[in-house]
Amino acid sequence: MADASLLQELRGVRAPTPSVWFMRQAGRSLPEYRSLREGTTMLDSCVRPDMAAEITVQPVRRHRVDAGIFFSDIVVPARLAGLGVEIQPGVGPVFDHPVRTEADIDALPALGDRYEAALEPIREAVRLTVAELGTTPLIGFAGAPFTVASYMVEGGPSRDHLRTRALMRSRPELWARLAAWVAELSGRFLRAQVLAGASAVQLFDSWVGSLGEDVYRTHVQAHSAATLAHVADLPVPRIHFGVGAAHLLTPMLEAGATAIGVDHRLRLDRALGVLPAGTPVQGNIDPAVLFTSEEARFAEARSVLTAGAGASGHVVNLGHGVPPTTDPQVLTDLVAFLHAQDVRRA
Ligand code: 1CP
Repeated sequence: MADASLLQELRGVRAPTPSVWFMRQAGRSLPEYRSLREGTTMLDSCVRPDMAAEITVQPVRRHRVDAGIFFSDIVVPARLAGLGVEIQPGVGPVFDHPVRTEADIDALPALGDRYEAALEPIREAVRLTVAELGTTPLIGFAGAPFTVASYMVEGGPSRDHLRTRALMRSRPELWARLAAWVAELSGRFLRAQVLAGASAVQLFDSWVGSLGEDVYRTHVQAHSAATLAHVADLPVPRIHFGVGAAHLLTPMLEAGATAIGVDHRLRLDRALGVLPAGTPVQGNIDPAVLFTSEEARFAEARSVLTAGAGASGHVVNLGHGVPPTTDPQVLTDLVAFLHAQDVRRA
């Protein structure tokens, strides 16, 4: 397993054939997912080990991607810790009680033995998944403190995370308590996945691009670092990804990541130009090409390989998640195309 090319790329060892997985490869674009999920809510499916394992394996079986991404959600840990949160279809995570005041933060549940026990369905799902995947590695994941806290503070999805960004400026001590709580929540969730068999982790700070670098360094970076520190003693690569975060790549790496996920807005060679030499990168095919012609898709894939050719390691991915309306065959064909390329000629 440690020999898997994808893990080697994440450690900075190049293979001739590109390795690829897709963010949000499990889920709504797959008919087998939709039929399995029928009658079960999103969050219930995440705590049913057999279901979570099967959904994780579906895209690996179908597309022949080089890794599974554990089927769960960034708010699953909050649910397991006892918070009222649902994933509303077509909307996303919605919390019963937004967390905005000192009293709200005082009322957050402790993250001790009870939380560790509640993580058992996650461990069981990871064990089942890893057994099913065989030599294909499983990537575990968690949400970073800023992105998860933004759902808790706003109460649900929001465009610019204004309340969250205002909280960190107006009540920095309250923000720090909330972010530290999420770091513990997500950190333990990550560690549980790795101890149960995940071979790499990705920390999703999807919405971090709404922060300037100074705010990131002052109010967020230490909490993301605390999250990643939960797995830093374990021998797994740590990928850190944000959307629209071109200005934050270095501080995100400095938070304790070993590889950086880049979205489709920034060319990989430009990312490599700002990151310290030797940093492995992941990305960054524009998801929009999934809705164009095969010719355009393959041209984009080639250009991403070329832009990543100078990296110490490169794992191909999309610049953000698979849109739910994607034709699955398009992804299968893209994987086959990538596997037929020789990066030494890219
Ligand atoms: O293949 C996979 O990646 C599936 C596992 C997975 C992951 C890694 C899911 C299942 N969610 C996530 C992470 C996640 N969840 C992120 C980070 C990745 C990203 O940026 O895309 C974020 C921001 C969320 C929050 C979330 N959960 C949203 C976004 C809402 C918003 O603010 O715009 C949504 C729509 C969900 C629901 C969800 N999570 C996962 C699935 C399959 C779904 C859809 C559920 C359904 O309606 O059936």
